[in-house]
Amino acid sequence: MRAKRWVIASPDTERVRVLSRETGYTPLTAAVLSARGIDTPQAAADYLSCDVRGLHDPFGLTDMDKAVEVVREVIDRGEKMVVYGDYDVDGITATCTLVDYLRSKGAKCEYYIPNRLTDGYGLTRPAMEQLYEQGTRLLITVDSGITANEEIAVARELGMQVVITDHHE
Ligand SMILES: [Mn+2]
Repeated sequence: MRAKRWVIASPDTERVRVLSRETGYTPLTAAVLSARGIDTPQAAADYLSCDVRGLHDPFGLTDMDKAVEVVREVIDRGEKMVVYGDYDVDGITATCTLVDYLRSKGAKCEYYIPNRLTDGYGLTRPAMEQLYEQGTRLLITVDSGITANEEIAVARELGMQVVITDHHE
């Protein structure tokens, strides 16, 4: 196996020093922020804030209006939906966030986290079949699905609608 090597961007030490001094963040925190191009006290405060107003407009996601309509219809019909997550930190966080929200809106909503060892990553045909048999009529992916054309075709043939949200390209 070919070894891979992490390449850590080296931040501008002077900027890090100034950012650390102006914000009170540790030099390490300031270095991480600076390496991400966040190197003013205001930008750092905005980035680290939990204020929902700092988030992007969700309608910037392609076809969000169509997705909202599909989700609303499934809730209105009382049908079961499943949030299809991922086993890593962003996948689990996204799953919890969306399941909590959809349940708060009255959705019959379960979740599915693929098993890294037995399922592997992303959507799989056996999972599509299992979820359909368990009554799922809408699948909402978080953190995967953007390239899963074949599996999505399987899901649709079975009779499930699929909404993809994914931060990969
Ligand atoms: Mn992930």
